[in-house]
Amino acid sequence: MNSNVNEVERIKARSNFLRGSLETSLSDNITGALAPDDAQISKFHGFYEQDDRDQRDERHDQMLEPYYSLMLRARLPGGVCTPQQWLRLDEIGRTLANGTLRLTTRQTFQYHGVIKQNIKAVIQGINRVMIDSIGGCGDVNRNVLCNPNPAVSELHQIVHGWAKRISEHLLPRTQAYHEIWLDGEKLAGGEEHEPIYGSTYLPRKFKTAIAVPPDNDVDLYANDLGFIAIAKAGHLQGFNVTAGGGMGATHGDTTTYPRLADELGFVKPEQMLAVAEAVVTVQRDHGNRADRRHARLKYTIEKMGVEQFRNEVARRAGVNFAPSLPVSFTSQGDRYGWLEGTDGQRHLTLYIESGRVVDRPKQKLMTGLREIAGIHQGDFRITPNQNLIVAKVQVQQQEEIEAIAKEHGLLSEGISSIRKQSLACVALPTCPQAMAEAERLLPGLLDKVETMAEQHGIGDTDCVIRITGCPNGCARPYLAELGLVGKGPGHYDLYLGGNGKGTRLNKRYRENLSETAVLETIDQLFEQYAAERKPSERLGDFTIRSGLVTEVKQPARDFHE
Ligand code: SRM
Ligand code: SF4
Repeated sequence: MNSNVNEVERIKARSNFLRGSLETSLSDNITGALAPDDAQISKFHGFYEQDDRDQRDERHDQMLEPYYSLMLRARLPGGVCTPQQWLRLDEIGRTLANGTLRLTTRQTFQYHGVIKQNIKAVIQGINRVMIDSIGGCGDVNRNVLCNPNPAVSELHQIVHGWAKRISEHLLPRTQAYHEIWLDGEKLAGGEEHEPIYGSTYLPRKFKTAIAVPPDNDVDLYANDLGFIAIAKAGHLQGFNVTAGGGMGATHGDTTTYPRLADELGFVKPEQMLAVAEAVVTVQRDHGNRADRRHARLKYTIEKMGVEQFRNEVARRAGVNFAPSLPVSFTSQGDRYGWLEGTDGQRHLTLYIESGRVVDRPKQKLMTGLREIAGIHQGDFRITPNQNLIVAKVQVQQQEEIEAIAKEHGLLSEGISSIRKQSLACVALPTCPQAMAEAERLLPGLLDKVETMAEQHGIGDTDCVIRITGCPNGCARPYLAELGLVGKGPGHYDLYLGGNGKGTRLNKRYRENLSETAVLETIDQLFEQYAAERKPSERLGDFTIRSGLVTEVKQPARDFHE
């Protein structure tokens, strides 16, 4: 192996196609942790080692090891699951995890607080309802996003089918998952072959999304690989392909930056899998394996240049890209409440704050969804914005489902537009990367932001606010009109300038603000916006027109300027 590769590359190479010593790590009852190599390899099986950061200092003082547990993330292409699957997921969450289900910004769910001894039962439990966690995390293609738009029902079904096909096509072929978790037959060493990935998989995580314009709820341009569905009279003609998007950056390192994907061109549906595979293999062969901070496809494309990248993908896929067809996106969030699809079926989008499905004293979200799943005959769709759609509701069940949703605080009635469009990543106490609060900060922060908006007469403003506990960008904060990115405990950088459609990056406006200073700054901003905005001008557009921030056109050059 090339000596100039990082440690994770070495771990992958010696893992024997993702087996590592996971079985030994799991049976070691002396510690709640995994062996260091296995803590990397476990990600490809869908789980991360974490420790409860609320307890970290106290346990350290008591000379106890950190309170380790595992977070498991499932693979659920397009976020679709049946009521029967939901009931099982709910049961596992209550019995083998921390009593919650966490809907994610990539249309799947996570379990937090799973102790090592229970991880096999969790994986076997979801497997019983045909869900797995292969590639939930790790340096492979992750959960494939797909617009869950219930309004165009037939097209959704077709596009969702493609999301599942891409997900399957780009799955690792190793039998390690089946052997370790599902007690499958053990293969002898040397029998494995990874035709797409090779034995060291990709240099970094890889993300794919499919959007159906005019909705950009998947935030397509934040993905390594994107497909924009082009339809005529409800019939799919093909896809505009995009590549090289990503959010993650590192504080203080201007060689890292969020980036929007480039357009590669138009392809027919039957060319999609070949193109997806070619993009993956170009990244496999050209991605940076020395430095993980520069290993995402966005940096590979910056290095190769878009033209050379496009030509190489076309060559490997055996396709000629036609020019991209014109598309326009009008929004990046979800549409709440009831919608009737083109097939006459009803769909109810529920607002789930930060995607946390939990029973609280006044809001029994988990119980409510369990009751809905108990009678619902259609399906559930997790949205890319951490919400949930009760889809394909039979007309005769509409009232009953609405009544359960209402009783359990699942309806979005009376919730401000600001809150409905907000996102927060998990952050503390489980995320090891968190520098500041996000999910736990969001509700209280929004109470104050809503009050300020009311005071300035812009209470009904439509504004995308997103918060993350660090610059990795899990709630896609650099596509928000107002983004807060954790800098240190109680401190945030404030970004302005997204356009509410997910097609423009924002830019840092203020650095390292305390929570009080964040609120003061937002107050001043709202005051100015209320006084000077043009009719129907969005906050993000206003911040650029008024010169508060300049537009980011080439992030490599001007994101940190
Ligand atoms: Fe993320 C790492 C949570 C979507 C960029 N992300 C993490 C970890 C696993 C922390 C870690 O490295 O140990 C977080 C676990 C927290 C916890 O306790 O649960 C975590 N990411 C999440 C979720 C759960 C956020 C949420 O609140 O919903 C999302 C799960 C997605 C899923 O179901 O697959 C999540 N992460 C994203 C997104 C958004 C997206 O994909 O649309 C991004 C930005 C897009 C991108 O990838 O560029 C994102 N997560 C990252 C990064 C930065 C990657 C980079 O290129 O620099 C990291 C850190 C890393 O990879 O080293 C990270
Ligand atoms: Fe953790 Fe940072 Fe992702 Fe938030 S953005 S979940 S703090 S890695």
